[in-house]
Amino acid sequence: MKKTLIALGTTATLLASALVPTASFASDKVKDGMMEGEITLNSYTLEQEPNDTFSNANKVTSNPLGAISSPTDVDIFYLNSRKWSEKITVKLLNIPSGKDYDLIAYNENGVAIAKSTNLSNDDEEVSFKPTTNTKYYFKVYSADGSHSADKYYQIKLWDAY
Ligand SMILES: [Ca+2]
Ligand SMILES: [Ca+2]
Ligand SMILES: [Ca+2]
Repeated sequence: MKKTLIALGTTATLLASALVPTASFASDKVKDGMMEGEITLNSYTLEQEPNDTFSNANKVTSNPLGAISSPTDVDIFYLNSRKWSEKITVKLLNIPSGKDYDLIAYNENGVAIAKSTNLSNDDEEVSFKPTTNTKYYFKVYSADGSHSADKYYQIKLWDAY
């Protein structure tokens, strides 16, 4: 099965953990062909708060970074499956040391369809078979209240066919 990594090159994938920036770079507001209002850090797209509900979820464009900035911060993203989508995989990577974040995928009706709840700061991954041309949400949250406002996690998305 061939996998296509959306909007992200292989090199960036390999370097991702080394290059994930901290909030000290947040003033480097760059527009580089991104949608209006998006902020990028070293070519990464930052989450746009508020994004704590399905109705204000962030559309995943490229390689988003986010921070769980309080014990109750919830970050919700969405994507639209493609006509040829057979399997969608979402990974939650680069969870800060000492933090425990989890990942849940939801269908367009807000029903949970896949959940990943590994311990400590281990990566999370959910996969599901999508219906074509359908909206899916996924949520990042703290499992235990641990959080960091300036250390970013990273979302990676694969849409396989
Ligand atoms: Ca957040
Ligand atoms: Ca949020
Ligand atoms: Ca976890």
